Amino acid sequence: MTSLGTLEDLPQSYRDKLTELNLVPLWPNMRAVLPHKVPSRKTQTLNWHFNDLRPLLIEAGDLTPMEKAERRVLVLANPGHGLTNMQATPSIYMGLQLILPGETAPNHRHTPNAVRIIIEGEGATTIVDGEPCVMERGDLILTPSGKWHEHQHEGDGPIIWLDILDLPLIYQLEGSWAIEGKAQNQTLKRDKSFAEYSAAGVVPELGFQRENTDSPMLRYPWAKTRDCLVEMAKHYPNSPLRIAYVNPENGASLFPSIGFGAMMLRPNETLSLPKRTTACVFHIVEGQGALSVDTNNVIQWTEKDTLSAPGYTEIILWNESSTEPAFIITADEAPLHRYLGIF
Ligand code: 1HN
Repeated sequence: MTSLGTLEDLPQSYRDKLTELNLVPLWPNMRAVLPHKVPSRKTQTLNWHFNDLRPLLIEAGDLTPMEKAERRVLVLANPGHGLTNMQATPSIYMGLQLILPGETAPNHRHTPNAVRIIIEGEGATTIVDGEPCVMERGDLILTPSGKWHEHQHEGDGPIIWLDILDLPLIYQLEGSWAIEGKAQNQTLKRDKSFAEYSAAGVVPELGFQRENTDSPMLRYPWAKTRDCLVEMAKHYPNSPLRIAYVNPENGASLFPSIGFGAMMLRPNETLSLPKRTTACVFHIVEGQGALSVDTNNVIQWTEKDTLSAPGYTEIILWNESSTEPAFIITADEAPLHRYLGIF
């Protein structure tokens, strides 16, 4: 590979004339934007330990009332992307949100797609386009682009969840915006996933073509996801135990931007993930163990922790318990990579 000319190779007077006309020479930057064979990645491997974070989130509850926050969130910012850019990976935003008993996070809707994974607490409900979604530990609750959503909490203790959005992507596309609305009327008693999608392979008879491709299921209860993994373990003693969250009507990923999955690690199991192009995040629902990236970077994890890892790497996960399984929810940029033909 020949080295290319640098900016310093050019006379200052020439560079000044380029700057004046909003021009830059490509060749000094060519290798930076097109590195040979492997892309440059800013995403760092790291763990946001829940036990470190929780006290600060609870403190935010004292310091900042809901009216001053709209959403009371501490953002899990990957320093590789610059803390203020609020990116866990190139396209994924993550944050831990706190709502105290009796509080509500007001109704709004926006262009980014969002998912919440419930970490702690009970008695809260997210209302999505009139549909109340009960929030229980490990549940995945969707608020696809454009849907009204507000959160209410009538439980006793605080409720804490992980928000995952494609905000960095939509923001970069200059497509990120929101509107505020008044409190929703609940048009249903319970979520459709409970009423209509509770049995695998059986879906409501619509009698018409659905207009959009959003998943009709807004709540993916953890109890069912966990049961599915435990059942799979009985039948596939030698296979990795991994499942994808999909739209039950067409098998598509939940969002065009972010794909979600869940995995179970048997006691003492070591799982080497297939090397892939996309960065990935991991949320530990149950268990304790370690993650390594390209065999050198080893990080311990435990229940409720959230981790990030860059793409083009070999990721290995260990369950360090000899008696208990571990359960992990994953999110990655695979749907977008597939669409773009770079997966
Ligand atoms: C949002 O709407 C929520 O609705 C949480 O709970 C986090 C981060 C950025 C933009 C919108 C929510 C968010 C968000």
